[in-house]
Amino acid sequence: MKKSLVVAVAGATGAVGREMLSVLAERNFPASSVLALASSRSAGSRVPYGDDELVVRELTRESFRGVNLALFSAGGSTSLEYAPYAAASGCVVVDNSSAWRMDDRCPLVVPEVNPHALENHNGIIANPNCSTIQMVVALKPLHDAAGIRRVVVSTYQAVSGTGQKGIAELESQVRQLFNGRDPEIKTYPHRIAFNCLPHIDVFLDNEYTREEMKMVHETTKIMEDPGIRVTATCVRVPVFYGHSEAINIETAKKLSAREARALLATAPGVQVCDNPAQTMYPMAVDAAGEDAVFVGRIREDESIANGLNLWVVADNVRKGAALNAVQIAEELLKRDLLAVRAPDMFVK
Ligand code: 25A
Ligand code: L14
Repeated sequence: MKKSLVVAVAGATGAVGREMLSVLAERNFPASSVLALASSRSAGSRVPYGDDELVVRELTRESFRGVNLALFSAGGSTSLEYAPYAAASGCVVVDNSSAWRMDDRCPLVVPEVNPHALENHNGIIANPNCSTIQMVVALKPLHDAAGIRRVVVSTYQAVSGTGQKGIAELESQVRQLFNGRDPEIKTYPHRIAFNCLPHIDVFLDNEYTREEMKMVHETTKIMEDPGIRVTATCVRVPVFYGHSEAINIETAKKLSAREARALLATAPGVQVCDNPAQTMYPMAVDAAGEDAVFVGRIREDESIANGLNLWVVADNVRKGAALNAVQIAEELLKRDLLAVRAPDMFVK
């Protein structure tokens, strides 16, 4: 097993890229050197890495020579263009965009749920959508125990999902409204300050949004069970960090709320926070900056025979993106899988 690795972060100046650098440093990932890559716009600027700063370099096709591992979070089109060249240089890519997730050649991995899928990787590994990650971490132990047949989920998604520009939009609209000015609308189709938008990513022909359909398709791929039916409504809310989800599940076998609570209490990556009498339940403001997926409001759905309702909250930039990507990298190291078997597979 290689003990010191050359690691690159592509999109290092973004909300997720910065968090990737901070998670790598925090967890003492065994990197002998780290490269911060972004567009030409940011080349020459600096980003923090632990107690150090890295000078940002422009991402090019040649950036990955001698690099062992690359974490990408620079948007789908950047991943489509550059990840194949990274893999061709023998660099294993963990990609946070939607570009490769449903590609049969690419494992789609949440380490608490399907780490074994990494065994068959071909150089590009996909990190799932933030809303999907936190949902499957909570659903996996329940599925193993009782067989989930159907999931109905509604999300309450933070603006940091859209990166720096989403955070800036909420901040500036709140300031403008408090100063009696009309809020300027730049990033979302409508005002987000003091509002909720049932619209994340683009609308598709079936009248769902792409974000909603990611939750449907990615859940099936990660859980490796096409028998789980999923339907989603994804909503943007004026919260900076932390996605919340109301999840209703129907199972093959009956599971009481007490049994579900016990299963979740020992599940990896989960923290149960469920004491309504003490007004304790998961909240975005508490999940921000944390690693766990918080689960609470666990109760039986009294309208059907085998149903449960859950409230699931996690930091979308950490577990939903940067942390999950670094955990995938740690799992690759542990399994001695940091090598590319067919380097030219993705180059057209
Ligand atoms: O395609 P997807 O998968 O849907 O992803 C789309 C976007 O979603 C975010 C991520 O934004 C991504 O760009 N994202 C994806 N998955 C996410 C997840 N799970 C997620 N967000 C949360 N959770 P981001 O803000 O996090 O990161 C953007 C980074 O991408 C870099 N980048 C963009 N194009 C690139 C590129 N890097 C290399 N080559 C390219 N072609 C981008 O770097 C950023 O690091 P940058 O250098 O382009 O921008 C750095 C700063 O420049 C400012 N800026 C932005 N646009 C402009 C600008 N300045 C002047 N003019 C502009 N037009 C910003 O302030 C930015 O911080
Ligand atoms: O597919 O704007 O991972 O909240 C996740 C964040 C798409 C956009 C993805 C957002 C992105 C989404």
